[in-house]
Amino acid sequence: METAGKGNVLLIGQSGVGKTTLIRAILGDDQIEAVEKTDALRIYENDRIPFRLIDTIGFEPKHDRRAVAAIQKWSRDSAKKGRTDTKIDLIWFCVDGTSGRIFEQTIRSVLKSVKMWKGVPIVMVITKSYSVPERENNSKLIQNALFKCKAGLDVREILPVVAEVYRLDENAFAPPFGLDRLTEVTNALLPEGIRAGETAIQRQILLMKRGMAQGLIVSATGAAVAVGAIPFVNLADAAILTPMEIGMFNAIGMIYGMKKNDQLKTFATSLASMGAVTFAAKKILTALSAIPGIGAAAGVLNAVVAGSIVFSLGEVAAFAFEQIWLGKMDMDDRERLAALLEEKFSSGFMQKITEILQGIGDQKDKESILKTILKVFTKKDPPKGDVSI
Ligand SMILES: Nc1nc2c(ncn2[C@@H]2O[C@H](COP(=O)(O)OP(=O)(O)OP(=O)(O)O)[C@@H](O)[C@H]2O)c(=O)[nH]1
Ligand SMILES: [Mg+2]
Repeated sequence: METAGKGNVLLIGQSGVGKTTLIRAILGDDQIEAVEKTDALRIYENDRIPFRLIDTIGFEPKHDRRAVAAIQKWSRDSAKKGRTDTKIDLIWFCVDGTSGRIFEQTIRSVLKSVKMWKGVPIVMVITKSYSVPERENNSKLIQNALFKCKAGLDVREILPVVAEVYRLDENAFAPPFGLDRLTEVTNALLPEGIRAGETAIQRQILLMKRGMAQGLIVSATGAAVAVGAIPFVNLADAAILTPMEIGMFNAIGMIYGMKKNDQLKTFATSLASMGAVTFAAKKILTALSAIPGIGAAAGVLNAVVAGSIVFSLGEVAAFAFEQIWLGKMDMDDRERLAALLEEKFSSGFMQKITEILQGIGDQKDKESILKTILKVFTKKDPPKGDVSI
């Protein structure tokens, strides 16, 4: 449903650059079904953000006209219904950050299509900016490319982003990045009457960070399930999950604005070692073996335990980092951290593992194990309360 009084942000860019993924990250999962190749104009919004996001089919050379025509049609149809707020207020011109040297070519290919929105302010969004060292360089390359194309576009900002966690390997994650800045910049570029207040934007950013942290936890849990499922992996060896946990903590910390420095490293390491004490896999496996009726194959058992540990530690980390970000907790407050871990562990952790093992049934592949873990852990935990800033 479209409501009046919102700004209109049009996303353009070649097919596959990540427009729909970006919208999903900004608005939250619930708004958008599985991302697939967008085949028609779609308009997304939620009640927290003062702008609509207009998703188009990718601007491939042969579809350019189709994309533009669809947007024009939306404008006309809305006007017929008496809507007056169909003016495009801002364009997110999306360019794939992994395409490196061909920025100029990419920009040229889309340029023709944006002619009709000449004068509309533009934010150049460099998607898939996983590589930290390349971010700055890519921004410069885009600047040069724009200059060379004599684009004459009203570019207000060039922002590298990562919309969704990118798993480099099982222990390293490129966390989402730049979405808060993109939200703030966009809000600031909207007409004055539409703009949201600072508190509303900060609230939206907090919800977005929660979503990002959740995505990261799911990704790390998937990695843990995969490690646990490897035959002969000795999960009772306390150190086996540690590098992955530390990688996850670092990435969640970065979502909450932490710099990758010694303080974050110390925090991540000590959380992992505190976790290893509270969540000792060995203890869990021994306890499980004492429960009658738990006769799962070792691989499945290991995968479930590894996934559950990493998932729960991720939740503790996300909560702690959020509290730190909100100024409600100190980074070196070990006592509070220990209490959070204890709470996670005691609130029916073993029961949940048992439930997962029973819920898995015949589907014993890694995907199904992950799904069952997520289902059991997310259905009963009460929502984390309202957002207060
Ligand atoms: N991990 C990760 N994957 C991404 C990111 N952005 C895009 N992708 C992946 O890139 C692919 C294409 O993304 P889409 O969002 O469908 O791209 P699009 O621009 O909407 O493409 P069209 O609808 O064809 O125009 C998908 O497989 C996404 O998962 C990101 O920030 N992180
Ligand atoms: Mg799309």
